[in-house]
Amino acid sequence: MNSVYLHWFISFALFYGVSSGDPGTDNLLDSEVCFADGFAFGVATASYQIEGAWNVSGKSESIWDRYTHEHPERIFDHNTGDVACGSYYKVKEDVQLMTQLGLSFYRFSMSWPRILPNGLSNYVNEDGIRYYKELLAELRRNHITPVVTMYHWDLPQCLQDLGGWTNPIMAEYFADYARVLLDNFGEQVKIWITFNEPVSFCEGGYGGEDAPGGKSSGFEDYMCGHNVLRAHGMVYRMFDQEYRKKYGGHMGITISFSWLEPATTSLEDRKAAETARQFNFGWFANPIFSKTGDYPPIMRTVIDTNSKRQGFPRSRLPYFTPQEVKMMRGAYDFLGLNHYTTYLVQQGTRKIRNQPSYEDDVNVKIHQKDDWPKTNSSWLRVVPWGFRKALNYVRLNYRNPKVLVTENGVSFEPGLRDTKRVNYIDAYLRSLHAAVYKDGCTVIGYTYWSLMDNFEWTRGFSERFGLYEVDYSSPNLTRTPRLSAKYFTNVAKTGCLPNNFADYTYSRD
Ligand code: GBH
Repeated sequence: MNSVYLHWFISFALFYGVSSGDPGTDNLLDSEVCFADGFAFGVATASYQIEGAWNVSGKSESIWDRYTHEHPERIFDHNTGDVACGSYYKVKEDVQLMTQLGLSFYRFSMSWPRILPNGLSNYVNEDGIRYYKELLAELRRNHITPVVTMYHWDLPQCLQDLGGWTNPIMAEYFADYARVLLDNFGEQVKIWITFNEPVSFCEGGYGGEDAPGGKSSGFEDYMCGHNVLRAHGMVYRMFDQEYRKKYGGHMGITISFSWLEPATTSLEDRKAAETARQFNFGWFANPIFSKTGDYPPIMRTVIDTNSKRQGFPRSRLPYFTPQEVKMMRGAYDFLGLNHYTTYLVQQGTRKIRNQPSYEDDVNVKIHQKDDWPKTNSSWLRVVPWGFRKALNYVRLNYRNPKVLVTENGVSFEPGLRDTKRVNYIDAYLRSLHAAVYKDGCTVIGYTYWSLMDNFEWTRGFSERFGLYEVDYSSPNLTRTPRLSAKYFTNVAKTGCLPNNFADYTYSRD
């Protein structure tokens, strides 16, 4: 299959909806689960987590470089992403791994400080452009479609010195950066994602323990969200008005959605679960994907009321102008959805204190069941049915948008015989399959996180999500396929989940 054809094929499957409907399994065994032709399988990574080469050939410092260097104590194993998987030096080798997996697309992110060392577009670092051009050319040679995230958390430190995402001017700077990406790569890249998981980097970064470590929950996190939403809207409109006719292509945003299930059937807990969904998923989904636009009404009411009671002269959740609401509403071609796990939600009992916090605003209690299988990440238990519920919630509440699952994955202990990972992927894919073919959700592809073990932010290298194991102590940073790589290859190549697990459960390799 040549790459032009493949590209047409994926765009067709992705954006004109052939994957929704009957996958044609009528004559197959009941237990045979197949995805329709054109349903795409891929893997994901992110620049800071895999590239290394943190200060090479003109790249400047990102907030994660600064944070891991200055606060080793905040990283579980005191590690940094200075070297990570060395992917900056391993373009051919990494693309070979994907070819072996038989994948149709690769989701990766571009590093803002590698491309614009001073954050601004008046100086473009040619080596940054060269590196991603090489990667894109190698993908093309191997018929793998690129899906590119513009921002997966590695903000140039010099922009953080201006307040980072809490500064309204960041929306303009992000649009300038996006323009550089579209001008340089628009010909090769047809599927763009503006941001990865704004809740994670706004809440985690400005309200919590992630870089830059703002610890200003209930305040700076909302400022960050506000500017990120404006930035997304501006870039989507710019893409739509200027680039789409030149290059074609599709643009969306990736939002994380853990399923939030009421802990009991009581009215309070059902209301609490819905509030939690609005504060997590709705925070970014409502302004872009809902019919009305703007923040979820419950966020608006709760934060306005709490701010008043705390004596603030204005709401801690900023207001959009009517023009901004309009700019963001409908600013998508697809929704990128990250889904890993499920939580149970109960009504909270928090009192409003003078010191604001996001947790006080949401005011729910969240836990996971003891008998849900554990993984190597404390926040992640295996709950496959939650995937189907999350997808259906999106279908019912946001007018069944085209969804690309941009991340789903799990961490387990090191080792190549990762039958638990095989089981996780298989169970989650069955749940996804039911959401699409039984319930009518429009899902166009599935992305496993991650291609290989990598730098897991504040968890360092201690959590491994890879289909390939990385040997961090070998000078080559050797990648070795796990059993799950063999399993996923089979799924990607046949479009079907295996009936028989023997190959993956009892294999000796
Ligand atoms: C994804 O986020 C990220 O997009 C990706 O970069 C990352 O490698 C992948 O997860 C695996 O971790 O420590 O209890 O405070 C998934 C959503 C949101 C999950 C933040 C971890 C922190 C939970 N993440 N969350 S806790």
